[in-house]
Amino acid sequence: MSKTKFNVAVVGATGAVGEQIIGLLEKRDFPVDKLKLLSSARSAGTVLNFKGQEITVEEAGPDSFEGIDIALFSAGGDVSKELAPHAVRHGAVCIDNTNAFRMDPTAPLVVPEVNADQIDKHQGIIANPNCSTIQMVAALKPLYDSYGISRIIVSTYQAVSGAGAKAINEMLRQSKEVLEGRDANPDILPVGSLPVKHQIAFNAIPQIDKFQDNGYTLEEMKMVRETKKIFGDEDIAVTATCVRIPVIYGHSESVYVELKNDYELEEVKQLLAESPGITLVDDPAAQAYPLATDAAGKNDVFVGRVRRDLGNARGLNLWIVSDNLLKGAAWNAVQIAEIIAAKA
Ligand code: NAP
Ligand code: 3JN
Repeated sequence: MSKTKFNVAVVGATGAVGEQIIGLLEKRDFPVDKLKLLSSARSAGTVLNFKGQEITVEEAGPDSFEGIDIALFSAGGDVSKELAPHAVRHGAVCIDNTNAFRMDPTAPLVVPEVNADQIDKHQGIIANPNCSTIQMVAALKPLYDSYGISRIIVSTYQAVSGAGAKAINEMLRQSKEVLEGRDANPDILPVGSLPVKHQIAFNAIPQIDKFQDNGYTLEEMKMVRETKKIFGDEDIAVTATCVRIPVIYGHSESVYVELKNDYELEEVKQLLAESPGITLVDDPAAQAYPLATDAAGKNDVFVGRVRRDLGNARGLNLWIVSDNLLKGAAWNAVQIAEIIAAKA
């Protein structure tokens, strides 16, 4: 039976990612029949607008998903673990923005530009990768296909919005405190397992998420594991250093890749320029390269500073920037929903 309109639920509708999902469903004219907006009890009763219609946010629970075709989750991993199975039980396909199911072998981990073919293999849950992984693998896909990739060394420069609205407010408050000659009072960042906090204003914090026993942070390990799963290639060597910087929207990444085969620099640039979802901004003569301020609010992944490693002819450096709440979360999820809808 083919469907033309879908009942859609957004879990975490009042959050930073949820807000972007609702905006994209409207902007992309997604074929929504009924839209159900869900949050915790804290925001239940809030009225949100969708296509000129007022929708009252409801508290999410196991029975929220009756009649729902597609459920988009961005309310944290614990909520996904508890409620996504109930959504599946009611017949919904879940697209989950959290870490809860990313490494679950039954859940495809999808970036449409890389592995859209995995979507059909879902058993009710499709996982959206971490924002830092999404923009990197989207940019590297054309190089992976043309030359093969043996090694990736990535350093990220991540926006505070990745840690939620409270982190944005903290950065703005601290900036004011420092500019006024007062002490910055750290309260939120880094998000980790200890109550130790550091100044983010005018600073760079080399910790995103909790430390693991191996000395890497969880964000860094997400990049390692998710990259291998998305490419379906356990042999790619990936090492990451994830850093929080005082930018509001847009993650930037310095990425070094070792290709398996020889390449021509101009061919690499052409491949990137021709790839869907990628915008090449690479003109040193004009001092043109991707900037977080330009990427903010846009769906694409921006790539520039493309240059050969002077010590390794198969080594390549790139600068990759994207809006962490759009391609890094909401847009990737809505893209997956669009593919599901087109096939239904
Ligand atoms: P946020 O702004 O803090 O929003 C959290 C949302 O979850 C709010 O709508 C909140 O509702 C809802 N929520 C919290 N507890 C809930 C519960 N028990 N039941 C139902 N809803 C609940 O956070 P965010 O920045 O949007 O991020 C949300 C999640 O998305 C993150 O925890 C993360 O897992 C994921 N995320 C993924 C990426 C990525 O890299 N793909 C990027 C950012 C975030 P209330 O208004 O009622 O509190
Ligand atoms: O910090 C960032 O820039 C990205 C943060 C993502 C995030 C934040 C809280 C919980 C995640 C994620 O998507 O991996 C999670 C989580 O789901 O574990």
